[in-house]
Amino acid sequence: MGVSHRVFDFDRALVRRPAASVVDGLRAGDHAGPSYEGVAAEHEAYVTALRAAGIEVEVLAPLDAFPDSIFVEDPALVFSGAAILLRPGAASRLGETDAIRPELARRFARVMELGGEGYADGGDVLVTPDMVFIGLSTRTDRAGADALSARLEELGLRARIVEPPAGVLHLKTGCSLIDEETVIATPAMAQSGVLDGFRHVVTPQGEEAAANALRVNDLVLLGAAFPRTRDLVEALGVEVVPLAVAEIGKIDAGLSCMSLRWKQA
Ligand code: CIR
Repeated sequence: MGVSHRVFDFDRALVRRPAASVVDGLRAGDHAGPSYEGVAAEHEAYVTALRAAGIEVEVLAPLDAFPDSIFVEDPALVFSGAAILLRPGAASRLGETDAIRPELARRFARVMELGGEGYADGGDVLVTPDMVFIGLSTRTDRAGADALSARLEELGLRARIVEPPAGVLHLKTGCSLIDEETVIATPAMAQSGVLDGFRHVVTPQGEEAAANALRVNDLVLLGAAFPRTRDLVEALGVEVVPLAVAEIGKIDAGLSCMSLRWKQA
């Protein structure tokens, strides 16, 4: 599968409207969950930003049985012409794969299953120009990562399984691609060496949550509460679109989680 465009060039995206149950979304701490209205407002602003970036966004119906189903990035991984169905590692999320399967079958010529017994979340997958990084986590185990590597190889893509530092939910909780040579990363992720070879923009103290950013076409979507990180990214000559993430942040999510993105044309 040849990729002739930049890995962050997209013209299509799939999102899922939050359900009322999103207030019960998974979270590592014992803090209060988000409000439905707050999540819905952040989601709407996100969709508006994707559309403004030139992406045709399709919005799927909410799924009340799956509080975290707004985070469509986790049950699948998509490329031009091909999708891989994953197996989310949280028990309450495993059924999200069946829910998204028919949607992907309608939109992709080829839909592959992960296969095997393992688990893998899309939040643990960082696609870069030459390599797809798969992070081991509490959601993505070795069997799932191996199965995903095999599927990626079938698509002609190289995969590398990495061990991110402890304490992050997903690989991309701690790092994101900013341009073809640059990642934004938390200090722990930068020091781990996982992405050695990339130029690193390191999140300033107190702005670690900014590391889950999203490059789409010529823009970087970045949490609005991270002005010092914004300055660092803009210094690279990349335009930043700040978006509120305070509510989705209460259920451990950031800006990559809420869409599946691909290049169709
Ligand atoms: C979860 O714990 O699964 C959700 N509350 C957050 C998922 C965030 N997804 C992502 O980073 N790709």
